[in-house]
This record gives sequence, structure tokens and C-alpha cells, in this order.
Amino acid sequence: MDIARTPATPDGNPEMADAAYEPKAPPEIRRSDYAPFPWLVPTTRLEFELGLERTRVTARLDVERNPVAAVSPTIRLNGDGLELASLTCDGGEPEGRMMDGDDLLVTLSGDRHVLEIVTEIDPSANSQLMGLYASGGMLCTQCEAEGFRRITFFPDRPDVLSTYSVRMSGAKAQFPVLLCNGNRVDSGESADGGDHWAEWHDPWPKPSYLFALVAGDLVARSDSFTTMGGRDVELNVYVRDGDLDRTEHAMESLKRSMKWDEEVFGREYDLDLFNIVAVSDFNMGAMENKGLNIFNTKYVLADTETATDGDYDGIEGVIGHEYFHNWSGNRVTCRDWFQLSLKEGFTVLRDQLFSADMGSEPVKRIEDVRILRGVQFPEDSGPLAHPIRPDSYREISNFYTATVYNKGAEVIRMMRTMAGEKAFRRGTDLYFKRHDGEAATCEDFVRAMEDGTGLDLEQFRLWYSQAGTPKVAATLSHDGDVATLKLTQTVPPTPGQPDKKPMPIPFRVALFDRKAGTHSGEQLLVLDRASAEFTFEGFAHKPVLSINRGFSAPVSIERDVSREELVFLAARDDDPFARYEAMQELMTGYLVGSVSGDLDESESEAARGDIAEALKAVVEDDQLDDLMRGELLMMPSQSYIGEQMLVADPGAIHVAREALKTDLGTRLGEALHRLYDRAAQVPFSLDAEAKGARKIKTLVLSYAAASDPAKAAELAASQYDRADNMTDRQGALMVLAGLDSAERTARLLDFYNRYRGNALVVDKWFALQASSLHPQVVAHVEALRSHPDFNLRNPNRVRSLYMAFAANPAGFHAADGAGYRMIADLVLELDPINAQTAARFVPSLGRWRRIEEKRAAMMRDALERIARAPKLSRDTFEQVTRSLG
Ligand code: 0A1
Ligand code: ZN
Repeated sequence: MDIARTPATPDGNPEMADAAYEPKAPPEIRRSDYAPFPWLVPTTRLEFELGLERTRVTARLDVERNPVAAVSPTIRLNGDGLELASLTCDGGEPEGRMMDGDDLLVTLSGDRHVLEIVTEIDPSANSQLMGLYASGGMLCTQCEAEGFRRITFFPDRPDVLSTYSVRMSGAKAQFPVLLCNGNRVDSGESADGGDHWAEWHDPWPKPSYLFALVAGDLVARSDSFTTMGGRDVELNVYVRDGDLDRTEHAMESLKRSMKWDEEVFGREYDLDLFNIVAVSDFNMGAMENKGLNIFNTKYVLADTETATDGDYDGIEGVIGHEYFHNWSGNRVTCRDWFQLSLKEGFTVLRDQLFSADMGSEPVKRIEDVRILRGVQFPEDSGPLAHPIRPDSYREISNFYTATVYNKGAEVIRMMRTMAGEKAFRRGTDLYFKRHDGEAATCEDFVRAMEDGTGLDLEQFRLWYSQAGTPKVAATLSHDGDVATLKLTQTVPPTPGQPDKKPMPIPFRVALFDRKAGTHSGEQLLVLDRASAEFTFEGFAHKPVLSINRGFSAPVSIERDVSREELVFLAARDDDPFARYEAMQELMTGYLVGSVSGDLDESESEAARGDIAEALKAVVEDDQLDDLMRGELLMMPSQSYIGEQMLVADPGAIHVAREALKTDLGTRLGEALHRLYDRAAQVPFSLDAEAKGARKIKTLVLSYAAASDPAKAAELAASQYDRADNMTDRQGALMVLAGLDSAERTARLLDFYNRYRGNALVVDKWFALQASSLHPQVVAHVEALRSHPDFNLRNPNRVRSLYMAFAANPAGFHAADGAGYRMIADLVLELDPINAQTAARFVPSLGRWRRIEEKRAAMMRDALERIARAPKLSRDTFEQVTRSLG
């Protein structure tokens, strides 16, 4: 009997099966339930007979009992919607088999067996983009976290490592290029030449989530890299014909990554071949499959006509990230998905350090903190808060979060700060040496850090188990010649974690002599109790406190500081991050005060005057480079301002923020225009000076748009018309898109017509309109939904319209609730097509508890409407129930 499609219940009654196996609440998986898998799979042989609509997969697994696991009479082979064509054990009928939901259980009574499993799949019908799927006529895979089970029945868990050999065959004309992990060991073609095949072998044992295969009509940019040990590695970046000219930056970034990882972390590449393939339908940014990284085209393709400076930086960062995974993720992988931050937090830190070394370190740090505070802090203070090492999940795809990635990186960065760079390197060397070839845990990492650095990290482990952003109150007092810094921490309650313990928080601190404008050295203080006092001698006057320099800890600080002190720090602090922070605090303090009605008119006026003076000093400071100047001139985001308030009124914040922009644009008008004119003289190049000049130009335009819209429209239109690069063109169009002017319509049309064949640029066109400050933005997005280029099946396009919109407070938080309804409609429509992407829109609605009453009720309604849908994916179900909970 073919039992593949027959759901079985424990009592074997198929009638009951639907009710039992399509539960409303998918089961919760708990970290504490981890047990080693009872079977080892030393080798895996896969044969793919490839076709877009029908691919036949023959898997041969050599299995043997795992000596360190509990004995089991069966082996659980995970499946997800698979059609089982045949199954044999040691060449014959297995002793027993049954389906448990989508999984296949096979009875195995001996110590060693060979299982042969044949499945048939339809890649063209795979709109979830997990497993094997078709994208623009090619076939590719995405297996992390649990996609391999959509290809064949397999123990699809990261602690089962196997050595893979793979044969792929298919029509030569349709799939001229056949790629897999590892090295190509053989190839050939059928007698009539219509079909061809390739045989691949990956010598490194790996978990199934790192498996990858690509078949298609692709062309490559090829190059090579000689490793520090003298290995010549062939490098290829595969793209579709016509895109080759846009791969140079990706290839150069790859070579820089390889060199940097040798120099900074002592990590050498371990195969003779490294392939990157770009695909246009992809759920995430990229994937680190062993020797065959698969990338979203967004993180590969760039030329100056079509990609912005931000795109260039993004490509370098993501290429680095995936490459660095070869050690932090592949050579040392994760025992289970609760340990995801082991590879992701560490690899994000590695890519951040790499990008900092390739460009401006302080600017990179500020950008990283902006992402953390813009995305992770709200996550940590909302219903979806979880520790960097979660305790449970229903759908692991929901845990590829800013917490696991970005806070995870901050946690490791704190260890580096406390240990110092040299000792940190001893820790990472030990970690790689000790766990090479293993599936490890976060605990293993921390222990290697302790042993390698000599730090005692006992209490520090709380950073792995406790969710929530610590709040630290800092007050500085002065008596005689002694300054006393009092620090008090609270870690807020989060879902499932009502009570928290104090955590060790490392602060880089300096005390400035207000008159001399200098300090006598930075210190590292570790606050490891609820409250502590630190004293500093030798201060005749009260010094000015500079704390959390370099953002040494991912916490929010409430410091008792005067405006005058912030102005001082914004102008004088020698730590660029602290200087940025002072500037942000000046503006945020004013905006929060103004929205809360705490400031009377004269206080408001004085505050705006101080901010304008501080900005003017930044504009005129000729010691600053423009990239850094741009950071100092940037206003805090709406969401960051909202985050400072217990309950936020997005409408009021928007009005206050725009009003401040208008005021500053007016007060600084001339100085800003002089800055613009200077920046406009800098000819195009990709160096820091020219990048800085472009950043400044668009910033000035956005201040001008608020203070003098007619002039801004004219200036932006002229920047657009004369642009010789995408940064200038997009910056100008972004400003125009928010203005109700004739220039807007003409340039938007021009942009579309100019780039209509280029999907990544058309994505920008959608995003620019969806994130604009235009009062009709909701109507614009509704209209764009019906544009012929809109396509729900392409995640980049969906994100370009709707992620941009969900992040646009003026649209998403429209007072009548139209924005919330639009996102709920999208989630419902997208969920059956691409659950992973749909679920990513839920957190924006999940912020309702922190939003004023009227809007909160409408956000809740939107969530409840999603929850009432008769059938929801595991992904969306989990996010919606947690958000309502
Ligand atoms: N490991 C990848 C992220 C990733 C995760 C899941 C995916 O499935 C759709 C794809 C990519 C990284 O950190 O880059
Ligand atoms: Zn990663």
C-alpha cells in the first residue's frame, strides 16, 4: 500500500486523521526536549532527474545506530507534502513503515541499514520557495531551516551530518549548467546529446539544511583566489545572461572576504571551488550552502547606473556574511535550531567587523546601531520578544529575527569588548578548533570564550536566556574633587519571563573636563548588579559624562544630562558614536517632550535653537568627513521616537517630527545650501569622499522639502535630471515622491520607463512610492497593487511595495485604519502562496499595545481578522497568536 498520502493516527484510523493532524495550534517545540537522533547517516547519495514540473529524487541513505543516543526501533524521516514513489530497506520491503503526519517512520531492527527512497516533486508548483523550486526557468533549492524535507524524506535536523554525493541529470538545452555542493567529479551526456548529467561530491559532512542544487541557463564571472595555505580556489558568480556586467562588485567583495577572514580570524577556505548563484525569487537575502551560496539578485547585481551606495555596501556585507558562514555555521554548525544565534549572531558580528574594516568604522557602527534600535528594540519590547537563544517555537522560520541575528551579534561583541581583541581571537580560535566538524551549542561557544580569554562568563550567560532590552539609569554627582557615577539597571518583563536578574553590562565611559574639552582616558566599567556606584577622583568641576561609547552594550540609557551638556558632547566628544548619540538625544528629547506636551513655548523655542546651533556646528565642522556629517545631521526615526514612549501616538509624532524638520530646514537654510553646492561639485566615484557628498545632497534635499517644498522640488528635479548614478537619482526621486508637484509625476514616469526591464530597479520604484511622505500614499499603494508589474509570487516585489509601506508611519498608521486593513488583506492573500513572507508582515500589527487607543483597536481588529481565517500556515498562525496573546 502506498501510505505516503495517508495520514495515520496513533490508532491507525485514517478518518480521524484530518482532525488530529491539522490542529488549529501547531505543536510547540521546546529546547529542553532535545535528544540526540538515534541514527547516524554517514553517507547520503542523491540522484535527481530534473524537470521543471516533475523532478524525480532517489535518495540512498546509509544509516547506523547512534551509539550515544537512546535505542529506537524506528527511524523518523521528515517529510513535508512529499509524494513517496517507493521505499526499500536493504533492497527489500522494510519490516514496517507508517506515516506520522508528513513524516515517514520506518522500522529498523538491525544496527546498520541502507534505505532507498524515491520521491517525485513539482518544482514549478512550489510557491513557498522552500525545497526545490523553479525561478525564471531555472531550478534551485532553499533548505534552511526545514526545506530539505520538501525534497526527500530525511532526518532533517542540523545535528545529523552526512557526506553527500549527488548525480543530477536533465535536458541540456534547458539546464546547461548543473551545480551542487562540493566539487564536480564527473559529467557526461546521453547518446543523443539531449540530456546531460553531472556528478558532485562534497567531502565535508554537513546537515541537510546546507544542501543545494542549481540547474539552469546561467553564465558566470570567474576568478580565483589563492589561500594562505596555497590552495587555488576557483570562484564563480553565476547569473542570467545579460547580468554579467553587474557582477564585478560581488566578485571583488568575495575575494576581500576570503582575505579578511584569513587575516582577522585565521580562517582558510576548504574546497577548490566556491560558487555563488543569483536568483530573483528568494525569501531572504542569501544562503550559505556549502560551496554553493545562493543569493537573492539584490545582493549580487550592481553597477553605478542601477545600484545605490547602500546597495553596494549591502552586497559587500552579505557576500561577506555568507562566506564567513563557511566556518561559523558550516564547519561548526548548530546542534538544534534553538542555537541559531550561535551561527547567526557570530556571523553578523564577523560581517560587521569586515564592513567596518572595508569602509568607515564609526559610520558602520552607527548604521548597525540604527538597525538594532529601529528593528530589534521594538521586537524586544513587544509581544514577540524572545531571548537570542529561544526556549520554544512552533515554526522556526519565525525566529530568523533581529534578536537572534543583531542582538546575537551585540552579545558576542560585548564579550570581545570585555576580553580585548587579542584574547577574543584566542577564544574564537579555540572554539573553531574544539568544535570543528561538530553541531555545537551556544553554551559551547561561551565555554570556549571563557577558556580562551580567561573571562568568567557565568553571569553573562543571562544574555542568552533573558529577553528584553535592559534600561540603565545613569546619574553623575560631584562633591569636592570626586565625581560619582550611579548606574541602575532594570530588565523589563517579557512574554513568559516576568522576573529578570541583573546582567553584566560593559560600558565604555569617559568624563570630560568641560572647560578643556578633553578627557583623561576612557574606562571600561561593568555594571553587574541592579545598582552600583563608581567614583572618579581629581575633578575640580563637575565633568560631562560620555557613556556607552561605541555603543558598548545593547541597552537603552536614561541619563541625567542637560541640553547644554548634549550640545557640548555633540560638538566635542572624540568617540564618533557618542557624538552621534548626543545629537540624537538632543532631537529625541525635544520631540518626546513636544509630543507629550511637556514643553511650554519658550522651552520649545530654546530647545529648537540649541538643536539648530548644534547642527550648524556639524555643518561647518571642517574636521568631519561627509559620511559622518550625514549621520550627525540625520533626525531620529519615527519608530525610535515612539519607542521612547510607553504609548505612542504615531500621528502626533509624525507632525512633531515634520515640524522640527521644517524649523531646522528654515533656520539652517543657507548653511545647508552651501553644503549642498559644495557636495554637488564632487565628481562621481565610489570612494568615501564622493559617497559622503551624495549622502549629504539627499539629506539637504529632505530638509529643504520640509522647509521650502517648491525650491526642494526644483533642486531635486535638477539632481534627478543630471544624475550620473543611482544614489543621486534615487535620493532625488525619494524627495520628489513626497511632494505634491508636477516634477513628481514626470520623474516617476521617467524612472519607470528608463528601468522597466530591470526588476531590482522597478522594486525601487515601488518602494519609493510606498515609503513616501505624500499625503495620498495609501491610495498610491492601492493603485500600485494593480500595476501589471506587481506580483505576489515574487518576494522582492512584495517587500518593495508592502514592507516599505508597513515601515512608513504616515501611511501604515493612517488615522482611519486603512493601512492596517491593507496589511491584513495582504497577509491573508499571501499566506497560502508564501507563508514565510506573509508571516513577516504580522509584527508591524503586533505593536498595538504601544500605540494610542483608537489605532490600537483597529490594529487588533486586523490581527483578529487574520486569526479567524479558516486555514492559516504555521508561520502566520504563530505570529498572530503571539501578537494577540
Ligand atoms: N542562513 C541565511 C539565512 C536564511 C535563512 C532561511 C532561508 O530560507 C528561506 C534563507 C536564508 C543567512 O543567515 O544568510
Ligand atoms: Zn547568516
